[in-house]
Amino acid sequence: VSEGVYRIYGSEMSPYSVKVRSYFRFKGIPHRWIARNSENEEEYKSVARLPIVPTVATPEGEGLQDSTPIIERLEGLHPEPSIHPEEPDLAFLSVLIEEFGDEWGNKLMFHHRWWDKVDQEASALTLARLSAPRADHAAIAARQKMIQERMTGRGHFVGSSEATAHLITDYWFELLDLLEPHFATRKYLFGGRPAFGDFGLAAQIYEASVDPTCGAGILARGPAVLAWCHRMMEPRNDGPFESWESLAPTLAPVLAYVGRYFLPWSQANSDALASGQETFTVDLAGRPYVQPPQKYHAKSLATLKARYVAAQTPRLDAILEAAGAKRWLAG
Ligand SMILES: N[C@@H](CCC(=O)N[C@@H](CS)C(=O)NCC(=O)O)C(=O)O
Repeated sequence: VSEGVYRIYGSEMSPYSVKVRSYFRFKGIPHRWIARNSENEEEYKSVARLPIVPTVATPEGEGLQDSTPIIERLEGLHPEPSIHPEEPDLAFLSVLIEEFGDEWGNKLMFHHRWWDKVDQEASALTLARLSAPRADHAAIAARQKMIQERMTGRGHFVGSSEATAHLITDYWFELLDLLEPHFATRKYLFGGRPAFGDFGLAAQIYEASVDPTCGAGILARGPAVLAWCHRMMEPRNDGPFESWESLAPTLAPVLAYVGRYFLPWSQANSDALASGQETFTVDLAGRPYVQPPQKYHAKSLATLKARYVAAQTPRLDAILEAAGAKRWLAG
């Protein structure tokens, strides 16, 4: 089955899958996208260590999982055009936004996808059809019901609950409102071509945009953000990265959002895990936010802090300080 190219086992409904696919497309790395479904169970299982998508099989047949290390590994093999801005300070900010997209962006998307009935039903139906492309109407309906039940029970993994629903919706609109002016004058987060941060964040926002509720909201409120996240499905090298000076007017407010919500939430999550709490409450911009801790995330926060230490410069510190982000990374 190898055909000498990478195979990406993924799903159109999986943000991490479309993130990795965008990267392959941007780099022009020969690959085959294999919509993961009941018909490719065996070949998928032969390379997937964990039952997740995306799973990438190398031309040699090695299985790779976890979108961030997959992209990092391929970037080592296909360094040009780099997804890391030449200015090291910007390269760190891009890494920060990649992590923010994967974790916080996913919370915004996943909550809305499985909260309102209209979103649950639409998403479950799409997933049912994707997973069983040849099934008849009755089988799809049964699958849809099963998926809807399973997925609506998983919202708590990302902190989705009655107590947080209105907060998460506010966080979503606030982010759109900050990103919209940034993309009014540029194609990608850092300028003329996609950076690491674009891949992480755009994938989550793209997935939100295909769901009824978030799709309607983004169309009305963030047309430039909508264009960007769709552009990111086929990203191109349309020019150089910009300088911090030209990015700052609209990027600094986005970083301040990261410092206001994502980083204090990350620290509280990681503290709660370390002390074995079943739920934690954290003050985010003056409002209490409560959820059970997320396991995976504590490890990636530690990685981010280590990267910050390695990247530290006076200018980066000034940027992060102004964003309210430094204390969380240095702590
Ligand atoms: N950290 C992983 C996350 C991958 C992930 O969570 N994939 C989800 C879909 S987006 C999955 O396969 N979940 C298992 C399931 O739905 O059964 C990555 O970045 O690739």
